[in-house]
Amino acid sequence: MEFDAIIIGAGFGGLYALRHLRDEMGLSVQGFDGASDVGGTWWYNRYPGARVDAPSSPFYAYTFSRDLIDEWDWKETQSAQADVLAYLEHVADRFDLRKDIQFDTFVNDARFDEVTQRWSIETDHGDRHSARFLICAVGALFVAHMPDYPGIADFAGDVHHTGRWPHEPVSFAGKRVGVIGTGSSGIQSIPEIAKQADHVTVFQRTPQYSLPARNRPVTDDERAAYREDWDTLNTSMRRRGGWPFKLSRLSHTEHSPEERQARYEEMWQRGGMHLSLNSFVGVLAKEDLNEEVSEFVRSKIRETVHDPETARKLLPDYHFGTKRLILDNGYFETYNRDNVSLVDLREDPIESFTSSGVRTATGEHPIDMLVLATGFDAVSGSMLKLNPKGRGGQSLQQKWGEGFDTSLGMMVAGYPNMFMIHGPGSPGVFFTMPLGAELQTQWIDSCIRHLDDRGLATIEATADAESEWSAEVNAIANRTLYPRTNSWYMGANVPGKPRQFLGHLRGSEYFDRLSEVADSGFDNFVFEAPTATS
Ligand code: N01
Repeated sequence: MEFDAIIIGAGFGGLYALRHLRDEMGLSVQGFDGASDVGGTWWYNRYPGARVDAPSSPFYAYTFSRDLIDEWDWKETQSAQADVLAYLEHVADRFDLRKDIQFDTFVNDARFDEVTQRWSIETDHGDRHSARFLICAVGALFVAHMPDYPGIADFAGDVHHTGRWPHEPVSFAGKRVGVIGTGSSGIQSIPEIAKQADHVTVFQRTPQYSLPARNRPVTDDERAAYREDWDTLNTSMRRRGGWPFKLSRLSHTEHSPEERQARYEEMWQRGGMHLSLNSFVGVLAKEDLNEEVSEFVRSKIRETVHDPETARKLLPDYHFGTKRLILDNGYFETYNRDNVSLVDLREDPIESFTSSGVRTATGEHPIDMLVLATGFDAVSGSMLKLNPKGRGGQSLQQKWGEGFDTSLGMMVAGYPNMFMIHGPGSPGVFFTMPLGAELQTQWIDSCIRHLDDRGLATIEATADAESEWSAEVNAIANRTLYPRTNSWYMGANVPGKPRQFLGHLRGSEYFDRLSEVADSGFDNFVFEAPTATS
C-alpha cells in the first residue's frame, strides 16, 4: 500500500509521530512494530524492578495534550515499568492509534527509490509498502548486547536478557541465579531477584555509582500543584532541555570542605539525580569536584555494605556520572543479605560456561538461571539493524562503518526524507525524552510543510552539515569528563563499535537549534524537485 509516511516503532517517539502526522497534519500514516502492542522499550524491558531511571513523574510523559496531563494520575515519583506501559496504552486508546499500527511485524528492508522519490519497505510477513517519508522511531536502547563467553550456549538453565524479558512471570524461587551486568538494568533487578531466589551471584565487570532513588507515592497535593503550574513547568522543560528543575548555581570553590560535604549529604538524602545536578556547578566537568563527589559516594557504599571485602569490590573508580547514573531502591543494601554474593570479574574473570554454571579463574559458580543485564548496542544499533538503503543503494551499515554521522541527530546524507527520532547526535536518551521526541516530530512537520509549500519532493542532509554537527556534538562532550570513561554513551560497551560520543549533551541548546534551522528555511539541507515519475 502507499502512504504519506511510514513510522517504524510504537514507543514514545513513534506513537507521538503517528498522532501528530495523522491527526495534526492530515497525512496517511502507517506504523509498524515488531512487538505485539504499543510501548517500545517499555514493552520489552519488563524485568523485575524496572523503573524510569530518573525522577520521572509527571515529566517523563507527553506534553502535547493538556487533557492527558489532567486525566493521568502518576502513582510514584519514579514510575514503574507497568505504569509507564499503562500510560502508553491509555494514550493509544485515547487517540485511537492502534488502528494504524501493524504489530508483530518487523520491517526487514527499507530502500529509497531515486526515481519515484519514495521509500519502499518490506516486512517479515513479506508485505511491501511505500511512503514519501520514513520515520525511524526504532528505539535508542533496543538491540540487546549479548556476551559471547565460551560455552554460554551450552548453559542448560533458563537465560533471560533484561531487555527481552518474558511476558509470562519468571519465578526465581528455589533457584541459584547468576546475574551478569551492573548497569541500570542489573542494579534495578538484583534487589528484586534476591528477595525470591535461593542465591544470587552477581558477576560485576565495573563497579557503579548508584544513587538512592527515594521513590515514594505522588501525593494528591503534588498532583494538584503540578496541574495548576503546568504551563510554567512546560515552559521550563522546554528551556531546560527536558526537565523543569532549576539547577544549583553554587560554585564549589566558594565553599569550605565541610560545607561541601554537608551539601553532598543533603543532596544524597533528597535522592534522585540531585547529587549530580544540584550540588555544585560542574560535577561532570571539573575533575577535582568530580573526584570529591566520587569519594562521597564511595564513602556511602563503605558505610552501607557490611562486609569490607564486598564493599571494596563495589567501589567505582571512574569519574562519577560519566556512565549513565543509576537510581536504585536498596541496591548496595542487597549485598548484606546472606543469599547474595559478588564476583569481581576484573580480579576473577569468566573463563567459560558449563551446562550448570560459570567457571571463573578461581573456580566454578553453580547456577540454575542466568540473567543477562548486559545492555544494548545503544543509539546506533537499532538503525543499523534496520539498515536502510539510501541513494545508490548504499546501506546504512556501509555509510556508518566508521562513525555515526548525522545532521541534528535526525537526518543522514544520502537518505532523503528519512528521519530518526533519538538518532546518534541527538539528546534523546540523555535527558530530553519524551519532550525531545515531540520537538523532533514538530521539526519533521516543519520540513514537510516547507517541501509542500514550495512544491519540492525531498529534503536531505549534506555531508558538510554532518561534519559540522559531529564537531559540535564532540566539542560539547569534550568540555566534560564523559569521553574519558568506557560507557555505552561512547559506544565502548560493544566490541568493535566505533568510539564516538553518541548524544548531544545540551538539550535546551539542541531544542533551540531545531527551531533555528527550521526558521532559517533549513539552511544546510538540500532539496530536490519532483521527478517526472514521482
Ligand atoms: O546496560 P548498561 P543497562 N561481561 O550498558 C556489563 C537505560 N535503562 O541495560 O560497565 C561482563 O548500562 C557492563 O559492564 P561495563 C539507561 O539509560 C533505562 O543496565 O561495560 N559484563 C555493565 O555493567 C541505561 O543506562 C531504564 O564494564 C558485561 C552492564 O553489563 C541503559 O538503558 C532501565 C559484559 C550493562 O550496563 C542501559 O542500561 C534500565 C560482559 N561481556 C536501563 N558486557 C529505565 O528507565 C556488558 N557487561 C526503565
